Amino acid sequence: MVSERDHERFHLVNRTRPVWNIANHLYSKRRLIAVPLRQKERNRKRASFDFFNPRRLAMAVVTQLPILNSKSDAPSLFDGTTRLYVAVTCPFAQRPWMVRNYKGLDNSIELVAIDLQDKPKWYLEKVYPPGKVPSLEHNGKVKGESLDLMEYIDKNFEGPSLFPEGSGKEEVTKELLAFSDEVNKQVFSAFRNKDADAAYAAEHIGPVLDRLEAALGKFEIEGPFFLGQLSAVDLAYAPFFARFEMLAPELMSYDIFEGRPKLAKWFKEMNSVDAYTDTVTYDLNALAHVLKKNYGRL
Ligand SMILES: N[C@@H](CCC(=O)N[C@@H](CS)C(=O)NCC(=O)O)C(=O)O
Repeated sequence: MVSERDHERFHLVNRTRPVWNIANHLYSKRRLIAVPLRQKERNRKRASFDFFNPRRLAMAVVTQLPILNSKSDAPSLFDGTTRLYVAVTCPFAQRPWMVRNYKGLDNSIELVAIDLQDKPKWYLEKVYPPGKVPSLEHNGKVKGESLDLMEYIDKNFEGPSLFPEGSGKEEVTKELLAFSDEVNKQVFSAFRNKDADAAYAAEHIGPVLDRLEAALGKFEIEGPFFLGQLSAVDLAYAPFFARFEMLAPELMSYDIFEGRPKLAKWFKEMNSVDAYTDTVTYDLNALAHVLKKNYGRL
């Protein structure tokens, strides 16, 4: 866990690879790379950061992305800029965010991070009344739902496609994207169950994980991803597996990868996909704390 002192002194940025050009100031703890703050920024951070609130910790260990809350002004909405509204702790929001990254759309789609615990009023009133993230403001309209947005961004913006065609891949994509909701439902409901142990996990989440293990065999000859090469399917599952991998051993003494070598290999590969790792902008330890609290498991 990051100490109070670290927060005062650094911007902490979760990265999978070292940032060599700041090697003079490199401070590495697990996967955190810290960049020294200038005194002015240090004062501002000290003033705004509540060190002892775990939720704030997860939000603050982040990212150079400003996180907009109820006190923040709205961007100049519907001015022709395309905006993807996300929350840095939200796995659903990571889905279209990764498509944006993969297609090289950093300059075409602006990221706007929202504080879900202290939402700006304008987000609900003017942008997306359901109040959820992700949402996409594009061409004067706002659309939601992470899986729909992955496809929308893929089809309506330039850059390589993540929805491969041919060899029956369209059907497999559809089936596996729809199945992701089922997997998430099973695993998260097991996490909420205080009595869930390894035997419970094997019975209740084992079958959905086994189905994914089998799915990874289908295009194995072409590569380690669900459709052989990297696709929207991998991106749809990866942020959730980061949470499963972290919490299943702790909450249920269950290793989701044991006896599932293809799934283990797949997730290892995912951790070297920049489009994915660049959306992992929080400290996972802090996130685990927040999630356990949400599941009533602290
Ligand atoms: N089905 C939606 C789910 C999105 C969702 O549940 N997002 C959560 C954050 S991870 C949210 O915005 N919750 C509303 C809130 O916290 O107020 C999707 O796939 O986009």
